Amino acid sequence: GYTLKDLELSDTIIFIGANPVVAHPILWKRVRQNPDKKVIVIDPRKSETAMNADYWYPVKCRGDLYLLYTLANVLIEKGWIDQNYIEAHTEGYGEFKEFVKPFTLDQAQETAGLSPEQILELAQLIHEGKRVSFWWTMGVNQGYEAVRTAQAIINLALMTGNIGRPGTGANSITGQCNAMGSRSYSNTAVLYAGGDFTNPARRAKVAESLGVDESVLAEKPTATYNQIIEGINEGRIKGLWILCTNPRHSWTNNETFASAVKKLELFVVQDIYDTIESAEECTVFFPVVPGIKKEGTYINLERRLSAMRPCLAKKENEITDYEAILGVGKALGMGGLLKGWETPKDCFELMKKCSKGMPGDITGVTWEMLENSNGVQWPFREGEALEDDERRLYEDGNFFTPSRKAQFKFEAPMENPLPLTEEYPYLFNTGRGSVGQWHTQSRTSEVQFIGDVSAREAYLFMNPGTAAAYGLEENDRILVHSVNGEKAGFQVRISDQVREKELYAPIHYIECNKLTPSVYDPYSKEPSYKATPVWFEKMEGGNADVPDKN
Ligand SMILES: Nc1nc2c(c(=O)[nH]1)N[C@H]1C(S)=C(S)[C@@H](COP(=O)(O)OP(=O)(O)OC[C@H]3O[C@@H](n4cnc5c(=O)[nH]c(N)nc54)[C@H](O)[C@@H]3O)O[C@H]1N2
Ligand SMILES: Nc1nc2c(c(=O)[nH]1)N[C@H]1C(S)=C(S)[C@@H](COP(=O)(O)OP(=O)(O)OC[C@H]3O[C@@H](n4cnc5c(=O)[nH]c(N)nc54)[C@H](O)[C@@H]3O)O[C@H]1N2
Ligand SMILES: [Mo]
Repeated sequence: GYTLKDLELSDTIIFIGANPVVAHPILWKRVRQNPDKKVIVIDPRKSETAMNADYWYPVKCRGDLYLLYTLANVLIEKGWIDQNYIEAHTEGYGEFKEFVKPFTLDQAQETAGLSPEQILELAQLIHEGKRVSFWWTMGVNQGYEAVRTAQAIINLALMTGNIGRPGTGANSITGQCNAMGSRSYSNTAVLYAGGDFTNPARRAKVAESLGVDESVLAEKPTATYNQIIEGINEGRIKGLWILCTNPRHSWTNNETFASAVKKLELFVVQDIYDTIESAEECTVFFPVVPGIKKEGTYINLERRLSAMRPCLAKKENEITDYEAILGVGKALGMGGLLKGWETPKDCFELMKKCSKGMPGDITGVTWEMLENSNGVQWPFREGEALEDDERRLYEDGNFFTPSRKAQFKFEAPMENPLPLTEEYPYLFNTGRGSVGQWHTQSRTSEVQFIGDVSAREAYLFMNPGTAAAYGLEENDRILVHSVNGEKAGFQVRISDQVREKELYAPIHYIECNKLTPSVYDPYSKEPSYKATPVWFEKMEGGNADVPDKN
């Protein structure tokens, strides 16, 4: 519910599993603009953000939930909570208080990898802060108990009254420029602007907004990403159409994607490059134009709706993503169902209607308002005046629940589905490698100065102690064997950014997700991308040559 300005207003900024120095440099600029703040980083790795922080807590990988429950318990025992806020605006605190009692300081070293002193210090920092903000990204979201961990962060903000005020909040940082837009419009396909598939009132409302019969709306949540890939591998799904994603590279355990697509009868890839790895096995490739030739809207991490305007004209035979999708709909004979969807602007009008009365109500936003503007944050309802360009949610202490009170959500930590073992004693962590490289590099590898400063080959970071134990030197090659049954070669970069027993591989090389497992959070179905048990051996051939620059 934040606005990015909160980074400038917070006196205690806590990043959990987030490395904004590399992944969100523009957001990090807001942190730097804040003259009076403490920056705290919770990350097993000494990330670039940890290097620039006032405090770094090297939590055990996947130990966050224990850490957060222990912190809650300490805050309660010390009386460092906001009883008034809890009583006025939350429910379930009594049960939560009982639940966290076993999470004592003396078990935390074992479960969270931090000493009692470290946890007390962190609790004190939270207590002393007047405007404490919690920010998390993929170090939290990409795990087997990601949802509970995110909720545990929210619990801390609620119990200390650090929510809805300037410079506070439990704030999720999303990655893509339209990550929030795609989540709300919609990853739960057809229930645009949110809602529950089993809620007849909501279904009727969406059907009415779209001018369609309710029977064309899905009746239950549509298949998740992992269910689609599993469905193909089990022969239940015969056709797949992907756009704006390169899963042969980026999807977890990516060999399972490679084997799945071979079983498809129809595999459509729609991208701006036909050279991406995912296009190798496609039956049809739809070439489309990039963002600079398109129009539309997107919603960014602070709920801001912005417009995209073409700055280059399309050539005669070029088409946009929108036209490709609409064209297929027409060819399929969807006829009257496509009425009102002719252009991105028409689509925007429909989405506005769907949003009416929902948390993300945008009925007051017009297409024209988004031109030459800073965009508009939701909610912005019909008839409202845009008085403040930087608004946050929950300032009135009301939440989007039936009682309008926030709920404490918690559950006993799960057993790690893939713990380190004697056979697989190293933990393979993954994430962003450099400011210049974007994911699968389909685009950024085209930019010459990024190419010039980027490694050509897959590499990983290894602690000097581990390297010494294996007799490894900088740029030596190792073969990494994953618990998922696959193996891949990496060059070694020796660095004390990673600890003993841990390795860190940038995601920009296809080898990375060859090794990640098919393990998901039970609620979000997000892959557990950051904690794969592996072992490795030195590769013959020794020191890698400095790669050719063509
Ligand atoms: N240059 C560049 N910027 C990007 C992107 C890019 O590809 N390149 N991608 C964008 C996208 S889509 C996204 S989603 C964001 C991602 O942004 P971030 O999530 O900030 O980036 P990551 O590097 O994936 O992971 C963040 C940190 O999580 C840590 N981590 C791993 N395991 C744990 C754990 O168990 N606990 C904790 N507390 N931390 C852990 C990692 O060590 C890492 O430092 O970046 C966006 N920005
Ligand atoms: N191990 C590990 N794996 C990860 C992660 C991790 O931290 N660790 N992070 C995960 C995260 S958070 C993310 S977001 C994913 C990202 O994974 P992907 O989304 O698969 O990666 P991108 O390289 O961004 O792929 C975007 C594709 O869209 C294409 N494209 C660009 N513009 C357009 C357009 O206008 N139209 C069309 N049709 N195509 C276009 C690009 O050419 C590219 O092929 O990776 C995930 N994978
Ligand atoms: Mo992402």
